[in-house]
Amino acid sequence: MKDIIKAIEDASIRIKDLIETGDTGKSENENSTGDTQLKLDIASDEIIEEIFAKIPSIKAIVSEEQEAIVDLNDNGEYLIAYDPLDGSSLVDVNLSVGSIYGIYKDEFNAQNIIASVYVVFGPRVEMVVALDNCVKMYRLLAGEFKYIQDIKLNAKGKLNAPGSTQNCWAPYHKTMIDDIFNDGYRLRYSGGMVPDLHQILLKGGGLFSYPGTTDRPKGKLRQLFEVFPFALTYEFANGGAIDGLKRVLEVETTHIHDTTPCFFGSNEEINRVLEVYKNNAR
Ligand code: AHM
Ligand code: MG
Repeated sequence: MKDIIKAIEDASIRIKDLIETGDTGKSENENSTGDTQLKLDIASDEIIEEIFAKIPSIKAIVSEEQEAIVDLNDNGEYLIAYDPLDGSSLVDVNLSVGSIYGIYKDEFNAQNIIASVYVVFGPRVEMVVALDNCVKMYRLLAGEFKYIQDIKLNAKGKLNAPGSTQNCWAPYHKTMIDDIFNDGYRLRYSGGMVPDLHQILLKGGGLFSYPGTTDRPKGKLRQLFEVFPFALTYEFANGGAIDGLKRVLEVETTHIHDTTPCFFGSNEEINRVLEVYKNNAR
């Protein structure tokens, strides 16, 4: 596992440079979800693949930017699903973006995720590793990632990050979000799940939601590359991650690019969502 974390550190140093100097324009390609890929998406994906290809403990990898699983080493122990540059369309407006890595064993599914790593590229570069029930944050300082702190959520927070297209929300979802604001929560939503979820983790708690909507009944965020890695992080940080009715780490994956509705937060907010969804969702 150490070699994988080191590989992610090395890739992140190169991706930081790419974000600072690379072309933010569109490529001519689409990814499997039908999004037009930016040149930055493709270049960061290539950096990660090139670095992972040299690590013998990695059996296979799959990227949000690629159609299929890439086999690396038959005798490798780990499978890695990654989103090389989540929120890449925010680079041209100079907002924070991130990379997300889910580390799995045996098969790419929720039951088999054993560790996750995300890296936030903002005014500072920070890496958060969820492993062995702990969540540890590191910061890039003078070319090296240094340990800064462990992260634990409070039972209840103050931030609300409501994602997706509001005029496609179910009425009960809208009422729930309104009620949360009426209880004094403050809006924090940048459109990049990495900085948005990082903020909730570091400020002690709150709720991030990306529900199923009339335009996207299964939500937008991808299970293997985005939702499961953050679910592990939130659970290890004493919070929760649900699809509305159950833990997202109990959601079944039938295809590597499957999406799922998702809610991440501290326990009080997660219980609040469960209560609303249990009484309303079908
Ligand atoms: P991407 O993988 O194409 O960058 O999309 C994922 C991003 C997340 O970072 C963010 O939470 C979400 O899309 C925002 O979507 P929306 O604008 O629909 O709220
Ligand atoms: Mg993404």
